[in-house]
Amino acid sequence: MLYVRVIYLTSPTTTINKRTTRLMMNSVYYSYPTTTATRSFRTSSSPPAAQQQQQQQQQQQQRRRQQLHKQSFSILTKSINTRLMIGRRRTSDCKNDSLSTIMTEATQNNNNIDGNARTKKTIMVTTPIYYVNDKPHIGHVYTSTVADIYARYKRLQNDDVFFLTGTDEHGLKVEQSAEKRKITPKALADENSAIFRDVMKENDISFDDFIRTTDERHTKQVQSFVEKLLKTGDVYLGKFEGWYDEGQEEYYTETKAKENNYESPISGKPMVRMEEENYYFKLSKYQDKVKQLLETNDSFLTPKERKNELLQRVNDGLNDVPISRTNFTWGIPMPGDEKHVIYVWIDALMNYITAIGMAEENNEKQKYWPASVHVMAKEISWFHAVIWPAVLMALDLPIPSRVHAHGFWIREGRKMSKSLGNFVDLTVLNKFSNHYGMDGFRYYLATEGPIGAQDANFASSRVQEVYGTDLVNTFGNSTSRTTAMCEKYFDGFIPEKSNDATKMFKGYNWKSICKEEAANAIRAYENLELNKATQAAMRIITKVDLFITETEPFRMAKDPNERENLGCVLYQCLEALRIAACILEPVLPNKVKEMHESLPLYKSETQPLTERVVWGGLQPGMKISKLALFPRVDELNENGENKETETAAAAEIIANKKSTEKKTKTKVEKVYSPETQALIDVQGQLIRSMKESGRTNEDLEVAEAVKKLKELKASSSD
Ligand code: ME8
Repeated sequence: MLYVRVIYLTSPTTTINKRTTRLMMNSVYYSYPTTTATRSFRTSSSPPAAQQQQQQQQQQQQRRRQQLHKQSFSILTKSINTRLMIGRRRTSDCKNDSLSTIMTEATQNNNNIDGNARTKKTIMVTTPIYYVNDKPHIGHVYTSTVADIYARYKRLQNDDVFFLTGTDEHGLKVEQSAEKRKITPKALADENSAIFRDVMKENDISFDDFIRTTDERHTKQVQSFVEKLLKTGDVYLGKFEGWYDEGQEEYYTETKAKENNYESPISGKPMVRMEEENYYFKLSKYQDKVKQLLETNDSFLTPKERKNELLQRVNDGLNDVPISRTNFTWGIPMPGDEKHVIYVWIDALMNYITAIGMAEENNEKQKYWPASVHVMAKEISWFHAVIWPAVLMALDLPIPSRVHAHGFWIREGRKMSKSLGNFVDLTVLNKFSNHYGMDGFRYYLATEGPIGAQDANFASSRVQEVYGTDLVNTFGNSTSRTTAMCEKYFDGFIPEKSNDATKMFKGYNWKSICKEEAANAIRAYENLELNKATQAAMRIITKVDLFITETEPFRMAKDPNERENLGCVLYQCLEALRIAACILEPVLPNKVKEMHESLPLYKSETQPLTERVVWGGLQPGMKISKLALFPRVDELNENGENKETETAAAAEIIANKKSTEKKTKTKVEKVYSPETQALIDVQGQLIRSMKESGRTNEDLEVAEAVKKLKELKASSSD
């Protein structure tokens, strides 16, 4: 039996409700045997001749379909011959599949029933929208890099990807910062939003849209969503008294406030007791549904360790939350009551649906909802995995497939924070990416970053170690060695008959090794386990090195009888490296592109990753050239400065100091009259004690004393 996903392409509907129904329908799978589907196209009122002709055409079509099925089925293993599944697979579905099923289904998903490119799967990936009152730092770049790697991976799988990022621009803090600088909040937001956008571009973040909460498309839709919630009664006007964290612009319940000693868990500043008339969102109404979502859908919130924290809070009871403010004006006005502005969190969360025009008519981007994954750090998982699903339920919209809340980058065991001033800021980040190359630094972020439940320590020594070990000594060295041998022994051409599948050396079954590692990598990318994906590629490359050591191609090259074997050994090395490079492309997009120019990695830009990683892509006769991918570089210090330069500078300072000391000593050794020497000693003593008590040369008294000393010495030497 064949299963087909039916997508209803109806004309756009005018109300959110109707659109919602359509969206819900899109995410449902309908299955029926294809023969029934074909039959259902018949029209009973056709005249007999036309009917006959139509029948013939249909039979022809069906035969053609069957023929094409056979062709497309030939690429599949026997295990899936019985079913053809086209449609959305949830990440979690991949977890327990056998390796071959993952590979074959992923391959198959790229072909539709007629053997043509299938209707592309829609994938929506998002980052948080970043506050414009902060400067970008490693945390922002990291989350965006994680989302970027996933988006690139999905694009490589030929999916229709929409990758969204942007800036969060309303709220009290922006209003206050702007006031301090005597500019309008909008001017401040424009300035800082542009900085974030540039940083994302400079860091190769391949976003498709950059939303700003001050965009008209956003503000208008937020108002219409809130209006809908007012109509349904999910938002109502009420009075509230509670503990308010001014920095985070967030209310805490008595229990939660007490737990935190009535201090902000983020800034440590005291919470303020506040009473407000506000509009409330009926979060309490969704308590059971949210609880059920967290309890039963294991793939909704990852890493799984986050689940218990949130569930506990949900079980404590969900209070209705205020969603408007009156203590500032820099925000989206509450529809129908303009002395209130919409709370920044509601405003911000809605970016995910306003960017794709969910409250607009005829916006074809609506097809991307529900989002496949919202990526962020753990501190905002509450908003994304509890409040956001409840708001969507109230709006009758599907909830996102996944919320991934990674850990924090920390420094020397402490969270990076503005108050501690220990952020790896933009200047330092740029120094690292200039030094190690954009891809080199991305590789570090992807492999050592806090992708899971744990925090990760940023350490320049690890950047050097990871870059040196994986990229220079493993990937770089292996590709340069192998391509150099191909140039040396075969003038850069893949030797004839070298792809002979029957040839195996020293027990290395490369086809099977690569198939298994490629499946591991694909499964890891699906699960956002970026380090596991790169490890799969690194295992292939390390095996290539071992293989070279064991088969000794340089020895074979000396024996004319071994020429054919030498060709096969080199082919196997190059092919394995080709597959490893394809796996690494989402993490190392620039280097892999560069590599493709010297060693053909894939047939075409549109060839999906699952096909690229199938053994046998390189063909005898192809021309390749020698590659040098990753230059060796020196280690940087924690501030991104060159250690060598730092050492040289330090050496220079020490040398200068020594020579000054020497000169001073020579002068002091001059013989003064006993009276002058006594005065000199007294003045010297005075300067030393002043300096010891923390006074500097700039201090008037010290300067005065130094002057006196100089005069004494000068008069005495006369
Ligand atoms: O929270 N380690 O914006 P934000 C890793 N505007 N990632 C970090 C990090 C760290 N030490 N510090 C920050 C906001 N991040 C809201 C979001 S979304 C509807 C509204 C990253 O500028 C991480 O992704 O404070 C975190 O969730 C985000 O920056 C917070 O960015």
